[in-house]
Amino acid sequence: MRLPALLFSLALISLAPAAVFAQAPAIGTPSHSLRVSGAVKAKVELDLAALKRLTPHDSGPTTVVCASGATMGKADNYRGVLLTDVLKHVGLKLEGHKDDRRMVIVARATDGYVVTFSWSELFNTTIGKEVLVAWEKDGQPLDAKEGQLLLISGQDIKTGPRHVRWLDRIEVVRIP
Ligand SMILES: Nc1nc2c(c(=O)[nH]1)N[C@H]1C(S)=C(S)[C@@H](COP(=O)(O)O)O[C@H]1N2
Ligand SMILES: [Mo]
Repeated sequence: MRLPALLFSLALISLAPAAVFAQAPAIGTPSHSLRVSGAVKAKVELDLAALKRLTPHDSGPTTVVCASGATMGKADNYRGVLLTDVLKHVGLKLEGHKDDRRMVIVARATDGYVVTFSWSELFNTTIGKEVLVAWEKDGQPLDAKEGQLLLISGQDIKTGPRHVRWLDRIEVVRIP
């Protein structure tokens, strides 16, 4: 191998690990249902029809603001159901009357994105009044990029982080 070719090969080899670790943003597969599991009375999978049987809520104009402070797009109205209504519908498995406040509610998306809420935050602060599992934005079904099903927490200072595209799972974790 001639020297320039050798140097070129070495350069490529040294760049390879960077290419492996520079993760391309994960793309989720569209979510068509919400599986609820963990400390619940019974595991359930709620499809869109089942979610739509719960009381619908509109977010009102809500802007997605990234943790960096950047505003993503315009203010949109999301339609869905309250996460608290989903949890009431499924029923939490409580072992004692002080058990509810031990619970952490984990929301997961098909691309591996995860966010958390506490039971207290959802049921004992006003934040819970604006946490929606949504299937519609400005009267239109969510597209595949938005996940078809998403979660949004309208009262967050930065709404981006807990705006969960491709939402497909809620897990109730009882902290021992
Ligand atoms: N499933 C999933 N949801 C996600 C993310 C992600 O990587 N995966 N990124 C979050 C971040 S960092 C921001 S700022 C917003 C951006 O939302 P938008 O791209 O739909 O405007 O989505 C959030 N929701
Ligand atoms: Mo973000």
